[in-house]
Amino acid sequence: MTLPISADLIAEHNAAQAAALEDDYGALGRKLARAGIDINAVKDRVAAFSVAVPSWGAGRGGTRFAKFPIPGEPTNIHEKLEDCAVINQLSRVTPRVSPHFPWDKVSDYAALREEAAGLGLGFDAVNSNTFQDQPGQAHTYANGSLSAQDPGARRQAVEHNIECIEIGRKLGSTDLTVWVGDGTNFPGQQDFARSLDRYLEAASEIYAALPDDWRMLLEHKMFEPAFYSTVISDWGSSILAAQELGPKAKCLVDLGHHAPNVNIEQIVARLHRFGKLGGFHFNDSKYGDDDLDSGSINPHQLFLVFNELAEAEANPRDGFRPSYMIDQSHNVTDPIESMLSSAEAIAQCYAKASLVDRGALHAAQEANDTMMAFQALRRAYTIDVSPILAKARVEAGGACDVLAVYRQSRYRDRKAQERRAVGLGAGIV
Ligand SMILES: [Mn+2]
Repeated sequence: MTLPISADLIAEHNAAQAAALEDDYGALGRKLARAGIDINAVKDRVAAFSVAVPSWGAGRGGTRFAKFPIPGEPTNIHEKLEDCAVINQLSRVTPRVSPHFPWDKVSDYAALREEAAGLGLGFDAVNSNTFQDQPGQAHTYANGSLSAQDPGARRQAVEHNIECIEIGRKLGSTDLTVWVGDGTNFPGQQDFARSLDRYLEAASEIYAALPDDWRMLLEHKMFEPAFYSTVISDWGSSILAAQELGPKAKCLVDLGHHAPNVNIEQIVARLHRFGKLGGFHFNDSKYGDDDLDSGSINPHQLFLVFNELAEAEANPRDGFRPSYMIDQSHNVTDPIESMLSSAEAIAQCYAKASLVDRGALHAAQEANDTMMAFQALRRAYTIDVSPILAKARVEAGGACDVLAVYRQSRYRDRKAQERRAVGLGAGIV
């Protein structure tokens, strides 16, 4: 396996940090031991945790106004895989890439799978794209895809999703994520009931093409590009559709796809209660679907989401196999740096949620002791778990300080010499 960052550089950095890390890890270990927690057991849990990165996240994103590319950005799936390999090599928490079609199309998927494996990567959920027209396409998606009035557009969208399943089988994926931009921008533009009927009928054809061990993850989104109504607008529409489609259909929660202040952790618990929690797209938001970096705005909410996931894991219903992925838009940062930072924020919240004293929490809930129930969460949230994450990374061959090593490697500067420049253009990823 040939990884993009020099192993010597990582080893040298880790050696320089080793004494400080042992000191911090030892101190935290003694603190946790007083609460009856074995730090090594927590570290082992963290070491087993992973989150996928999206192939499109390796490039700079933007808004619908503009995109500002940086030198050395990837321009094809091969370069995107190389960048994703950097993220995983340093963080050891992102071993899978979620591809997007037709953006990541190649002629030989067996070779692509091998190429990824050579970089220490596998493939996560495959994502279909029926929210934009491709050159030479027979039917436009301007008026919708799976819910379009035009039967030709619906057929084309169904066939594209089935093609994504076929590609995914070659790549080793077992999930198809379906998000459609279908919806309206004007009251009266479409009939709410009939457009949902059309969506369900088309989605059921895709569902019928799923292999036995596959899942279809339905991603809801409140607005954009349809700003008045979207066909699968919220978790209610999503779970109704998933229930109608069948047991292999699950709901995917993108943290940014809700109205501001919505209680997303409660939605997580609800979806799990009905066996429909399929996965997550992690990001953060301030005003709307801003696609800001995970943990940059509301890390407490991220912790509360993971707290519900920890509860779900302890009380699985109909299987608990959530698919975790980062899905954010890197408009002003180096995408590799953003994903390194976000992967750490996500793993931190996972670690903190696993430190919650569930016995104390449940006892306080039973006794209606509101303050102590809240304190059970607060105690875990306020612990700085970074030595646990660093220790797990270093033991797995990653970097103690991921961003420091990435900068020292001058990876992006080297790629700026090798790769062709990305053109200016539309910003939406
Ligand atoms: Mn998403």
